[in-house]
Amino acid sequence: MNQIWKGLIAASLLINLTTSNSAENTTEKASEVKSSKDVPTTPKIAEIDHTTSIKISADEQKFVDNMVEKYQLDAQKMTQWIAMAETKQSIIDAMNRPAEGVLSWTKYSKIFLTERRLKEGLEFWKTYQEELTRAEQTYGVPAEMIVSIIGVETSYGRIKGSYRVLDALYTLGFHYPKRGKFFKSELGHFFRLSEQHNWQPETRIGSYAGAMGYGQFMPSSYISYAVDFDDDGTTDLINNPVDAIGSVAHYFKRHGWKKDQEVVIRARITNWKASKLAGRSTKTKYTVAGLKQKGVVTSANIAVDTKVSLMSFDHETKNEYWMGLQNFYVISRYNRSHMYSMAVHQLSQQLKKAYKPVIKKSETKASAE
Ligand SMILES: [Ca+2]
Repeated sequence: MNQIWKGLIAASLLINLTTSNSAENTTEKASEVKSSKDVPTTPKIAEIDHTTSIKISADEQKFVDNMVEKYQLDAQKMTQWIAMAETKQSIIDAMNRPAEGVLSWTKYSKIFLTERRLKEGLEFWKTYQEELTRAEQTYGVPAEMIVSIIGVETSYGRIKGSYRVLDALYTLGFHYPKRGKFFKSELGHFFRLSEQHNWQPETRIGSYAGAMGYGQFMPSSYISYAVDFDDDGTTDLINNPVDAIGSVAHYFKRHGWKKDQEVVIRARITNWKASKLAGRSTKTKYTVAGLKQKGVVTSANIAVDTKVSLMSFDHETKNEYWMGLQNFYVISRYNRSHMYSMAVHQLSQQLKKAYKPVIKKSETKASAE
């Protein structure tokens, strides 16, 4: 997703995986137990169905009025939805928890690049081979990249989050001042989606930051990039993997993915001063020639005027240096972390290497005729 907070969403899954490698279900149960201790900070009276008696705060009323003006949403419905939202301390705690920042690349990569994730990815690819090929043809984004994103985000739809999206966006919008503006805006988009799709918003489940479905789209991204890829009349990224496949590819294309181009290349530092140029930023602010002048070289066959970033990956005893191209930057539009982007890229390469396309009987027959 194109929000900073997307970084933290993967981080939440990261924590789940770190604390419970083999039993994600246990982790979810544990978080349910934790959530039950959460006490709403405002009395919730949604059970009372005559809406005139619902009281929301002045701040909440201002938000409702704003959404009515901006998107012509139904004020009464929004008031009811807000009254059903609960403030969860566990969501605020998750938001404040440092995650990606404290792990070395060695540790981080081990969480995502696992035998299981590779194996399940190959299965997912086989199952949706036709749709992935169609997405590749439509948007120019390779199948292995789409599979990898869905694998890193939700283990191919197996772990789509355990919080009510309504609680997540409400809590962060109204009780997390440093990001209130952003999450109020996401809550507004979530209400728009709920009206458009006839959702009961209180039943939607997602990450602690309110990201939903196979690809963990934030509501604003859902509105901007979701596509009805199986053409059944609804755009469902929560339960429909085909719509999710098309939408992830569409997201990448709209963020500037360049078909058939390199993603990232290994670099070597020949001058200690040059190591200071390397960091976490994925912005392509250098050229290959410019870096060479400063003592950063690559053995990859690449045009010297190619624009690249220069990143350092911490291997505990040594640093590894890489130049990221435009496509690496595009991956980082899904999640700003350079480690996230590298994990997605490397998983995609493992998938590509191991994948054997399924040849259908009908195709064999057709080609034999
Ligand atoms: Ca659909």
